[in-house]
Amino acid sequence: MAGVRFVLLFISVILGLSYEEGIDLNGEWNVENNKGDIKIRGTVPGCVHTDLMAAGKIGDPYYRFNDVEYRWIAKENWTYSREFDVPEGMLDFNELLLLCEGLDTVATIFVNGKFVGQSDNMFKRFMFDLKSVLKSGRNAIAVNFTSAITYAMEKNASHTRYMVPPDCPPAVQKGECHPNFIRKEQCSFSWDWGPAFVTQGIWKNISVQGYDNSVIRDVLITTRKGDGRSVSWKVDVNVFIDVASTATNTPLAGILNAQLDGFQVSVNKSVTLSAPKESVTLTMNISPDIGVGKWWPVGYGRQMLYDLTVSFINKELGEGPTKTVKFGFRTVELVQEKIPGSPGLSFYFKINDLPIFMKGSNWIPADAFKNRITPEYTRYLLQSAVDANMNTLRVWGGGIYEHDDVYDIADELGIMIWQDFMFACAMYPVDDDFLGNVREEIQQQVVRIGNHPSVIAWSGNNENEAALATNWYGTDNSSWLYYTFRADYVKLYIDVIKAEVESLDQSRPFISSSPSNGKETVMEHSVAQDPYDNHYGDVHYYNYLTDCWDWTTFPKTRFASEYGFQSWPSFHTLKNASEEGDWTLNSGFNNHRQHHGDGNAQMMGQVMLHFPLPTGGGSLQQYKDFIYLSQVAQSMCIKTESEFYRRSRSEIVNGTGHTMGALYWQLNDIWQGPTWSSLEYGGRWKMLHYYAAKFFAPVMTVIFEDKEQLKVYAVSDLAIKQNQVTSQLQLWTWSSFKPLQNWTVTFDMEANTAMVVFNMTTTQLLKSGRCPAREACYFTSAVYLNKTRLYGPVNAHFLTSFQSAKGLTKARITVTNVTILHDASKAKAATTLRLELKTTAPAPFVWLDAGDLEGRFSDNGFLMNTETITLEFYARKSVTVAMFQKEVTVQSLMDIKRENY
Ligand code: BMA
Repeated sequence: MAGVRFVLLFISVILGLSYEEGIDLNGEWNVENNKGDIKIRGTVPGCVHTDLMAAGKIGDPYYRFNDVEYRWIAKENWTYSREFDVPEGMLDFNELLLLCEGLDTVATIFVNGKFVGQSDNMFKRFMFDLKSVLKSGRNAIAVNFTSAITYAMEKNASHTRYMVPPDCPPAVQKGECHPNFIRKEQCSFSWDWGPAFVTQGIWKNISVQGYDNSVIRDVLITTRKGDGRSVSWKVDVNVFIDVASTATNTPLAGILNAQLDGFQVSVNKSVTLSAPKESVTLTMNISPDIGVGKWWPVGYGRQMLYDLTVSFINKELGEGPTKTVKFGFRTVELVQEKIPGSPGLSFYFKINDLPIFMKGSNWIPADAFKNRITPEYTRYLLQSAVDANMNTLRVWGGGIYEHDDVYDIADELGIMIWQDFMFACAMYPVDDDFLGNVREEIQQQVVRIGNHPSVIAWSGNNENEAALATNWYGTDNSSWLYYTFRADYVKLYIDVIKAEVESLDQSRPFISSSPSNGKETVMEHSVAQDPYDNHYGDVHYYNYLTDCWDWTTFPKTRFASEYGFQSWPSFHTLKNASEEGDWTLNSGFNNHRQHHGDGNAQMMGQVMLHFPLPTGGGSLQQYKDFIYLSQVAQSMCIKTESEFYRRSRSEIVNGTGHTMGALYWQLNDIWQGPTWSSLEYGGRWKMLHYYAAKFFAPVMTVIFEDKEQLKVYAVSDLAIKQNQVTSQLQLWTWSSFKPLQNWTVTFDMEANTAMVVFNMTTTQLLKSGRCPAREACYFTSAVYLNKTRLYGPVNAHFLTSFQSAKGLTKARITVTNVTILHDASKAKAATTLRLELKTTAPAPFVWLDAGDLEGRFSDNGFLMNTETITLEFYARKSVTVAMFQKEVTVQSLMDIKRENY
């Protein structure tokens, strides 16, 4: 039959017999709704929304108000069905299974009209017995989905003893209710940055599997240090074997072997398999002379990865099933110990015994429709994180346990992953069914994800400890209620999730929530009084109302795992989801896309604090100007806050400090709308992403004012000390390309340290440089090696808001001398262009825009205080010089259109 691939998974070399075969059921399926008025062809893996779109039944779900228009799709029940051929010989297998890697979410499955099983969890792999229902020749399968919205509603309604909040998301999110009652991507019911597309469909691979005797279903490899003399590493290989029912009478005896591929290292164990699910642990000792290399986070060494093959050699039949898994050698330690001069405990990670400041952001699902996320797009997003000098991403708990690609690429690029379990911003029911369901989900995901050296921590949930401790949902309305929710919390995250994780994996820390107080939370029986305590654990901090240029408002936390400000994505991204009438600040579309209460006003508020508002040039120009300003404001806010965290790594001030993590909210987007992201839906870099590359640079300087003092900190994340580093502080006016004065200092930069290198009063500095007025000047700083080689980005400190800056004039900035660089490998670009920029006056926030060309510049959004600079453009698809010149535009802050200009 067309579309059915017969896959021979393995043939025993010795016996010439196949003992495991499969039929791939991915591909074309029939899709229909329960009303029976829609019948289309669909694609598996996929979902009903993209199938309806491909069949021309609906338009682009991301267009304008379609998220609300198409709400009916998720409220109907859809059936996926198809036929497939089964070769005669296949029926001889002892075991025949339907292997569903992921069903989204509530489904009942029939094969040849007979019930074979049910699913109620999109995060679980399901295997259903087909032995008695398959026949040779043509077979039929139907997967009947029930609306996840209806299911969640019914589950909530039947939970009568007490309500499990929140009921429904805030109206501004235009969402659906009770995602906490279903094990499905929580943000698919809407979030404060995303739409409600409560998908249905077969979202991962589906196949029929036949086998005799046994299959190695999974292998989980974790590494730990050996004694350091004869054993450098111990590799624990947990092998999970599915055993055919025939083995209950005749157990399978044989040898389980683990082999480190490419090395003469292996371990054997005699086993006798008889239970349907067997798990065996093999421990392999690696001696130092084998010479395996470590896996390091990016910036600290190579990302060495190894393959390990597990085989079962059946005593009677000879060779049996095998499975090969990739893994790496590295240790993780979450250090929580007393810090002199500070109450509380430290909270930082050591990888291979090296303390590492974790820099990065939070990852959310890259699309509401997972089948649209290509491996290339995933790689592009993760590469963009690395290109912005990030070494860590937190896979946030309101999305999905990510696709294998994400972890594979993170392993390769050296990105550390803080992995949440998928529970976010809610209380959860804890009846036996729910807990049983979760237990299996956790087991499967720990085994699937746990092989990746990039994953350095497990975390129970997003913000649920904080929600309970600080009464977000009225859980505190009576003491009975509070103690009930508290007991429920402990049951879910400690008794079930933590216990399951630790029974499988002792190689990484388990943190019960984020934010949380780490060991202190444990002391306080899992719910700390103040999970935001700066003396313990990690902190989430959001404050849109105070001036974000004022660093004194930020918490001097041990670890900032979330902080952020919103901005609008570029006009190019927005225009794909809107039409001309939408392109004004107060359009229905602009309000509709804002899912965070008061979000647009908050963005406007931060812009107004420091920048002139656009008032001229017509409504479209104003719209574009405001998009630009929202990105400028966001960049400045997150720059100031991130720099504060980085310079706090080595000090304790008033009992707080020793900050060792800065993960801003949020890396990527799920659709085109105003959000906290630095990468737009589709992958364009917002100004913030260019700023991140600088404020996360391994070596950098920070200038700030502490009352009367102006201080410069040098920050180094390098593992080695650097002698004789020169730091330069320069004072400039807005009206000249020449600095008023330079100050230099030479010092030895300690490894992994932030240290003060300048500390003088601002007034003295301004006076000594003859700065005409504070409003007319600004400072820059940088560090140099051997006095000449720039050793990190140039940083700037503005002394005034831009409405009151004196001497700034409108610069004419032009792009010239565009040439193609033939080293196309640069930044993984299809084409790399070099260009020169010329300006007639100093210009803040210079923004280059390559129009409809996809790609990024080597820098953008910068302060230009030299007459020319050279930049590069990395195009994602091949471009010519002419194409680039046609599209490219450049603007700076002074190009904002004002009526009085
Ligand atoms: C935190 C996150 C998300 C949310 C973000 C912005 O609470 O965990 O839930 O999207 O803030 O509000």
